[in-house]
Amino acid sequence: MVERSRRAVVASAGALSILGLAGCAALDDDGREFSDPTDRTGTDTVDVIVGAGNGLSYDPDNLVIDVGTTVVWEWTGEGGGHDVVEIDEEAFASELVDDAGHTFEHTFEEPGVYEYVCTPHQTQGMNGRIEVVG
Ligand SMILES: [Cu+2]
Repeated sequence: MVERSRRAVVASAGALSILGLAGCAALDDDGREFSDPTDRTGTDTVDVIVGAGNGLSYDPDNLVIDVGTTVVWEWTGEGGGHDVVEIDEEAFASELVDDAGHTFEHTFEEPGVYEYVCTPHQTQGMNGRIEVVG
C-alpha cells in the first residue's frame, strides 16, 4: 500500500513537470512541491519572502537551518492576504495579513522537518518546508 502510494506521487510529479512547473524538485508524501533545499545552516537569522514571484509563493520555500535559528517571514503585499501556518501541530502560525512589510518570526528549538502553508493559497501550491538540523 505504501509503495503503491509513493509510486502514485512520483507519477503525478512527472505529470506536473510535463505541464511546465520546472524548477521544483522535491515532493512530500502529500504531493506538496518544493524547490531544491537552500542551505542556511550557520546563520542566526534567515529571511523568507511571503508573496514572492507571482505573489503566491514563499522564497526560499525549502530551507535547511540549525537549531536555534530564527526565521523571519516578510510580506511583500503581493498576491492578497497570506499567512504562515505549520501543518502538523501548528508549531507556528501567523495571522492572515496582506500588508507589505508585515513580519512574523519563529525560532526553531527542536530538530525536525516543518512544513507550512498559506491557508488561502495552499491549493495553489503556496507552501514551504524547513528542515532543522543539529
Ligand atoms: Cu497566500
